[in-house]
Amino acid sequence: MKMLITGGAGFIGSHVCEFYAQRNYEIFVVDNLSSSNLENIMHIENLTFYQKDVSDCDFMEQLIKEHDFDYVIHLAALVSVAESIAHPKISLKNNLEASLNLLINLRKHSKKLKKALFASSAAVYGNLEKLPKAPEDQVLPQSPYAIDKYAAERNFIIFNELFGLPTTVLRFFNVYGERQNDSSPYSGVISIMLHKFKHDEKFIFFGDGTQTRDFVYIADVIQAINLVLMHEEATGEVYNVGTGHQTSLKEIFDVFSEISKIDLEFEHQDARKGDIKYSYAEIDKLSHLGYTPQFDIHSGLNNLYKKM
Ligand code: UD2
Repeated sequence: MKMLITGGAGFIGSHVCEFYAQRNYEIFVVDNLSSSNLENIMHIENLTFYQKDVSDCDFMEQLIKEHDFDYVIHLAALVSVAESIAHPKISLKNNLEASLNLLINLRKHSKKLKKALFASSAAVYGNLEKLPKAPEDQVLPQSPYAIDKYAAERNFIIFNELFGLPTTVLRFFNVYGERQNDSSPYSGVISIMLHKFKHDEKFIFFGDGTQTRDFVYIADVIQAINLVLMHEEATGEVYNVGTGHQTSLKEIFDVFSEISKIDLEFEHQDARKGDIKYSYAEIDKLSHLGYTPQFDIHSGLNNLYKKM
């Protein structure tokens, strides 16, 4: 089986590569390394790497024509919401145009395609106050990133409806795990907090720390990806990927304090502009495919702490 993983050298992508390489898939990665790291996938055999931009249309068309992939997992994106606000056209090009081109090329050249999966985000719900957030709920995208992710996911669904292309959309909630970048202020809060505990540096809560998120461990994200890839009935559908539970930042801080036995210094600063207060996913639809999160926040953080 041939699998194309765009953004395969990134945090989530490298775990996807590992999982399918272990199952003897022939892996092809396209990644421009703008926010990822080749070292994440250096250890994986049976993997062909192209340092290319997914928005390079000619390259992508040649690649798809040459290989006729069985599976495509489209993770490559401009991942920072803040950067999409500063540079909306870069988001448009990377998050919307590149995925539309991918769909056009798949439609034109793929004969064997079993599933093309698009990585969307809980960002599409924006400030929707209803909890938990369900795939059929209203969307309120509030940044160029969220707008482009939403438009791109609609294209994935519409290419299924119009042309029968086998597509599925996953809306990731707050994913955490090994190899997540901890070096930017917009990195996932768990990777930042873990770094602070490991280096005994002060942690800053933006706001009072009572805000909640649905933090989902990378192993459960891989479980979700594999389920939708292997189930034909997941075609043309949108799923939330989370745990169905919310955890506050303060609780995460307490769990790390307990695991590390470190009494870490912290301070509070103003909440980030546009920050949402509470978020968690309704995961019933994914559960119907057999999804059961294996890691609650305690086991996930324990596992991560041991490995880092
Ligand atoms: C996540 C996604 C983002 C977008 C958004 C949509 C990540 C890393 N980001 O942003 O791409 O999809 O969801 O809703 O998954 N915080 C602190 N101290 C820190 C860093 C963060 O208090 O040093 C707070 C932050 O203000 C927020 C919470 O922690 O209230 C979670 O922040 P985050 O950046 O991990 O994730 P989020 O939900 O803002």
